[in-house]
Amino acid sequence: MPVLAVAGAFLHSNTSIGEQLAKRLPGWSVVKSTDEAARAAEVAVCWNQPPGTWEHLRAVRMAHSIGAGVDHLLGDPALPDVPVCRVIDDDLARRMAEYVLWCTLYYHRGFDIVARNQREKIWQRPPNRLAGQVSVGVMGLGQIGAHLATTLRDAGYDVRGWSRSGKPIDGVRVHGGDAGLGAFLGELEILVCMLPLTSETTGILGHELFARLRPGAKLVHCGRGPQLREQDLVAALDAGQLGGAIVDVFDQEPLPPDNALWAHPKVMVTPHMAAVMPIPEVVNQIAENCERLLANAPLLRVVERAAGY
Ligand code: NDP
Ligand code: OXD
Repeated sequence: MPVLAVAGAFLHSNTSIGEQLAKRLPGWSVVKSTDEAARAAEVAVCWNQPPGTWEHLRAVRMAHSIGAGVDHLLGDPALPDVPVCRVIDDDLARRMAEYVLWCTLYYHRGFDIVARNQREKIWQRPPNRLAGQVSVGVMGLGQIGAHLATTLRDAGYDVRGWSRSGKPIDGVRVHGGDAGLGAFLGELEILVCMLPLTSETTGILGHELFARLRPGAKLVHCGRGPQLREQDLVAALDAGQLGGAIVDVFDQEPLPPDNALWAHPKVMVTPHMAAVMPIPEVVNQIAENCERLLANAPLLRVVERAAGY
């Protein structure tokens, strides 16, 4: 019987993905990655797998993320040379677009200002502009980011985008690579980060980047925690270089109670909730790839390891 090992702490903490995979794959033995039986595992299903995982799982032929991100796998120097797959679907991108649209409207229509004013009982209308007068930039135009850009465009916003290749998107002003970053950032009112975590994007949201934005610009961060230098964010907010931030992902999750972002008046903390894929869909996508592996059929949603995402 083929063996599947489940490794790490899970995104969807209340649900045992192992139990659901076992139901969906009755011909497989589903074990924990630390079990003795995991030594024979052909598949590792991972989220922040603990150190030592790969020394134990020497028979693995496929590593599968339970999320869209694969940084926990590709950033692991002990990861063996096997295909790495992720889960992704159109609904995940739609969920993310709902979150980002809400954040954009929140800043565009000045809900941040009236929420602060309410505490002081101040009756004052914030500026009332049409979406077309508000420039929003999306960093990362992949499966999710491209959908964000077109959703914002269809809602009437003046949308800019930035990616490695600068691949065009209809109705969006797209810039590419390091050379395009300055032109992308310079005119933005709201910056949305939807980048994967790689060696190039680690720490990208820091002092140097904030200084290239228009004073008072807002940040919406839904990529990965280590892309944001939290101290630089606090400094930029306190100096007025940034006008506000909504942050969904953090270096340490759950965000520790003593983290300064919890109490900062210009920060909204959300608990890595921007887009969550339903467990049955995650299980289906993983199971489908397990079946393909056994049948020697091409795997789906394989990431390009050389690109780092
Ligand atoms: P994709 O891999 O489909 O796309 C990545 C995009 O980022 C591409 O457009 C790519 O450029 C661009 N990119 C990568 N590296 C660079 C770089 N150095 N400079 C400029 N652009 C770069 O990713 P997804 O859209 O599926 O997801 C993005 C990330 O979102 C995930 O990796 C995950 O970390 C995060 N995520 C967060 C969630 C949340 O709830 N907060 C939920 C799901 C995902 P190019 O087009 O040229 O290849
Ligand atoms: C993911 C995430 O990568 O939720 O799917 O961040």
